[in-house]
Amino acid sequence: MNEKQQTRLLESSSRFSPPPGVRLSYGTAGFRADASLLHSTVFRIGILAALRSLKTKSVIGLMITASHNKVSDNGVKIADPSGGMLSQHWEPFADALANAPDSQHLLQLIDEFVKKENIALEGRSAEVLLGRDTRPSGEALLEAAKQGIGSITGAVAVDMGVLTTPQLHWMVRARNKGIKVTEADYYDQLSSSFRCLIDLTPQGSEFNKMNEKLIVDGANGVGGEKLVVLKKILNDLDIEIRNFDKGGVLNEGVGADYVQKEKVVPRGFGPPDVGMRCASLDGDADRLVYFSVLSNASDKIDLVDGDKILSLFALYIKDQLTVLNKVEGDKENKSYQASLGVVQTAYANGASTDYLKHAGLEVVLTPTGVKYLHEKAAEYDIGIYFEANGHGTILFSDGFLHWLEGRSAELALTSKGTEQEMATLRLLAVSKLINQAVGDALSGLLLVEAILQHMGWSIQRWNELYNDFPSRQLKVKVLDRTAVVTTNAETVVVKPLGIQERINAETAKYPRGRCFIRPSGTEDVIRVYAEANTEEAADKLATSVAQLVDQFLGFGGS
Ligand code: G16
Repeated sequence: MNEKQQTRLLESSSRFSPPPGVRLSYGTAGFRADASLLHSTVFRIGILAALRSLKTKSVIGLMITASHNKVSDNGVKIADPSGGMLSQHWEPFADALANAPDSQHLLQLIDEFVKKENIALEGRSAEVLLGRDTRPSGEALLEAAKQGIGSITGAVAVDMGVLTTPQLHWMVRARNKGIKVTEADYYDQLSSSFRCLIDLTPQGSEFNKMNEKLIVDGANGVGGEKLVVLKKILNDLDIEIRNFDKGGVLNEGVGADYVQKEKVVPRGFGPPDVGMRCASLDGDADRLVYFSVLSNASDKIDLVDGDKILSLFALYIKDQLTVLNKVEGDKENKSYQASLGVVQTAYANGASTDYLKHAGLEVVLTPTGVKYLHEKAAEYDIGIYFEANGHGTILFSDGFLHWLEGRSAELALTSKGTEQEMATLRLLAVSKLINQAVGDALSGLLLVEAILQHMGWSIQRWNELYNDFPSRQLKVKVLDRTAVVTTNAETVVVKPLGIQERINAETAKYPRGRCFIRPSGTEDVIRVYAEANTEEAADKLATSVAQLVDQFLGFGGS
């Protein structure tokens, strides 16, 4: 690093001292903490983003969001050139940068890393696209990011404005594929591929009048605003959007995380909506769950979670592949044996995994965190991944898409209008509608709507695919969540010693019992998940294991 660059870094970093006594780590989805603690971290991640852009010779994304967390929190994460999460190989560098005690240490770290990674700093340009959600702390943090990026010579920050997280990831992916990336391009791609899928709906399977309207909870966040734009473009789509413009608090009593964890109606929904198809986005619109209000006497809902969205997508894709691969008479078999895989985490309801396996699908488990699921799904020609919390997408391999385009063109000449040709067109439209960079509530919602129309299904019919086993999730505040270390896709605790045996003993008391604990990567808590044969049993199992966590690790613990 030359002297001019060193002086520039020292000068700018002296304006962003880290808060004393705070240790941050690049968790499940980047850094997250109370927004007041994050200025120096975001500044430093701006530097990392610029270096990543130099290293990869590509456009990088930097998003300011804390997604489902409470409004006083914020966070920062990086989108890699593919639009996916930051390469895990760089996470230790992110941790080291965030926790460097002062400017001198920071400079030394950067210098060593630049040498180790062989990053050419001189005579090169770097570009970082910036986005933020609607959190009040976002603007000041974005400014810190800009200063971090600007402290690397030749690096340019491009402010894309207030966006959903998936929009920014989509833009980074598109830019690196040489495609235009304004927000309007995103809406264009989603709306045109959605229309295309609707036009391919089989005759006679359209929604009946009862099922037409969808009501959406916008979590008082950015997703609701953006859905209003999509609704204007798709003016034939009957959507009512709530919780986005009345000054409600982000994620408070609303949003996908609340609805999925508490299994109750969000604010602004109630008895008049009984039986209607409803959906809920989270704070930055990267998660989606559906639900229906059960009765006018309670706030209980029928939850249609990420597992059921996954099942719907998998069923539809599998059907299209079956049509595509059908060989008629003695015609030559021109099929492509595309590998199809589905990826879940330990949070997936056991009934969903049973259902998917029975349907003949290959199911794999990874630890929590889109970065793990995405990586696994990318191993297939078509990889579908979803977390129960509603975060997921579908990935198509380049090889399969290339074959599909060719096959579609061929069928258009030889067998136009056949089911096989339609199947190629549907799969191509899905690959454009779904956000292949990362889970995206808006594109996911449009795909769910198109598939339900294709099937002619109500939300109730969809929900009947299988019955969820009763489950309960709790969180426990502890002294140090890093004291919990897990293995086997987070289903077994290896530290602290002895706790797994106690969890096993508790779980064995309940028919169909299943339970695990893991440290959250986005909140300062230990999460507890329990499943059993009745609601009461799942609640009891979760509560007793939460007590165990408190005994082993809690404030009053041993
Ligand atoms: C993020 C991640 C998800 C993860 C969730 C909860 O979601 O992207 O993969 O499931 O955090 O993680 P944890 O249980 O470790 O706190 P989001 O929507 O908050 O960005």
